[in-house]
Amino acid sequence: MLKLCGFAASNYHNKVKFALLEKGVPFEEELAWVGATDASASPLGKVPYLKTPDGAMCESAVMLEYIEQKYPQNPLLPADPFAAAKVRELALFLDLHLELVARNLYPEAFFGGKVSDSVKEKVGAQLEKNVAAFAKLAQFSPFVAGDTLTLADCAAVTHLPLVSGATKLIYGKDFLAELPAREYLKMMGERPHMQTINADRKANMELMMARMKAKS
Ligand SMILES: N[C@@H](CCC(=O)N[C@@H](CS)C(=O)NCC(=O)O)C(=O)O
Repeated sequence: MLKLCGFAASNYHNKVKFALLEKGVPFEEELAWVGATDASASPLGKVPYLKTPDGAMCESAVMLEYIEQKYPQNPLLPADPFAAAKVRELALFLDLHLELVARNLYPEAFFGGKVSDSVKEKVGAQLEKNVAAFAKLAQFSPFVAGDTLTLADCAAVTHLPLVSGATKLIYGKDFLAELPAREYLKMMGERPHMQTINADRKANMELMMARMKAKS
């Protein structure tokens, strides 16, 4: 049985969890907080990591590819190589050019920390450019890569709320406001598996905040 290790408040954890749930792949979750991860499975100490009967792996994008190849049911990638590449392009874009950039804002946006003005300025300019580029690739018709649920949705549904939330809190402006992101997230939020993920996320977030408070 696959074991998804991490915590349910993590967007990367949920990206993989959503794929497993939508594909109907049986798995267990193992709670692993940052700072208490298995170094042999995740050398950078990041979550999630996935334990499989053949060994463990880190990096959520790699997990999605592994899961797709190992469990072809309810595919999240088109069979056509070019169409599949376009899905991967969007998923990678979401990870690298939106989430990873917006992540610089999280300490202040979500965790009561401080981000310097120079970082805010640099991240703001980068995000503006990257969101405009993402808008050219994303379809939202109704799924992010077209008319079918794909791997790109696993990234979009978990990352976009953070990009929206962080930019709203830091710049007073939702950088995704000109995209149909709200409607998309509302539609995705109606999926039963997304409701499970959101309920688990909220419960785990409370636990995480309580842990942070106890530590400080
Ligand atoms: N590229 C990684 C990113 C994972 C990631 O950044 N996870 C966060 C939690 S949402 C984490 O573990 N942060 C702790 C750290 O970077 O030390 C992936 O796709 O799995």
